[in-house]
Amino acid sequence: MINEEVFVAYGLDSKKVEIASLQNGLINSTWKIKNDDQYFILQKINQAIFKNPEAIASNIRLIADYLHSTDPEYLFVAPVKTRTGEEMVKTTTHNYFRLFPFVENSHTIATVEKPQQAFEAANKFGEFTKLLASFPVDKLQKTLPDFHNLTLRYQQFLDALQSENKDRLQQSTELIQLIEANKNIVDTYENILQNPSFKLRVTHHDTKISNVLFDNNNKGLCVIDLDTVMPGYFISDVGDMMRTYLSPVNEEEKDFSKIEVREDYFKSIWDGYMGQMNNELNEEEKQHFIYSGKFMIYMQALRFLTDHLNNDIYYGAKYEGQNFVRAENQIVLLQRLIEKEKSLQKMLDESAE
Ligand code: GN1
Ligand code: MG
Repeated sequence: MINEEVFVAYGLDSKKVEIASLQNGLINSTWKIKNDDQYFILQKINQAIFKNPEAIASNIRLIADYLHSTDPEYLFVAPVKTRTGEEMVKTTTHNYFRLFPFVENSHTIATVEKPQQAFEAANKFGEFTKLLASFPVDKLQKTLPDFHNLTLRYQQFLDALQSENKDRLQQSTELIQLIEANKNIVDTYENILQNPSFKLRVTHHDTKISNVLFDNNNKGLCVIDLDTVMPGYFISDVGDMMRTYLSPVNEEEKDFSKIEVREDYFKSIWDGYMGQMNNELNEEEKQHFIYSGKFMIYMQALRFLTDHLNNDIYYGAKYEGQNFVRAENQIVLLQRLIEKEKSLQKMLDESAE
């Protein structure tokens, strides 16, 4: 999987290094590399999805330079340069690889098991956007155009209803109805686009817990995986935290009775994020805090079902119907959140008093 020329480009000896594959997400391939006593993270960019890897490199460079001058203390994990000073290696087979230093005494976690972890992560993602509040956001390239464009995701779902796979369509009837019944989530998104109170900010767009580095005392150190950093709305980052931290089980869980919205974790996301962003977000944005979760969970349900109807061309599937299960799971999570919407809002209103 890793071409020899990648090691050569970084001055590493492929015969000496130890390589361990890391499972980190559905899109890119990641490895931990040991060279003498030094550890690195190597990543291959999935170009079926990221069509313009240079855009990723450009964004990371701009942000690194900016933070280096405004907040030199901030831990920013920039890619290791190749021997010729490049931020990525393009192989003769047209694959792009990047190497990152492994941050000493840091670790990632796979599942949120304590509210404090949700707090730390939300605080780190909030800090990232806050530190870049004066960064000229329009200088960032869109590494994945329309990534969180819910109108487009809904349209792609409607297009998938024309799928040739009649069996899958037939079997999805109930789920399709549930999705259509929650179309108001798309309408709210479209109102947000028209609302001048909503500001485009430097947004991470992939705020799952494994994208935060923790130190040995379980304090958040920094955020990583900046491939989807682009201009965006805060609802993307807060919403994906809700999608991935609120429930004790993730999108792969088949026993939907285990899906739950944990109120104390919700409060921790609010406290952690607002601890950084309270003076950045305006009242109108804050009023859409809970909506964020609905927005991201609904979008993920749409994306999984769309992919199922399109024969798993985007996410792939390890077993028949995996994306269908994921979509159902996300719809159940959406229902659990909607059930609690009023009590969660009350909690926020009371904490603001
Ligand atoms: C993908 O690869 P990973 O897990 O970081 C996807 C996200 C989805 C997520 C669902 C570029 O992220 O948008 O929320 O799967 N990333 C891309 O697990 O499509
Ligand atoms: Mg990612």
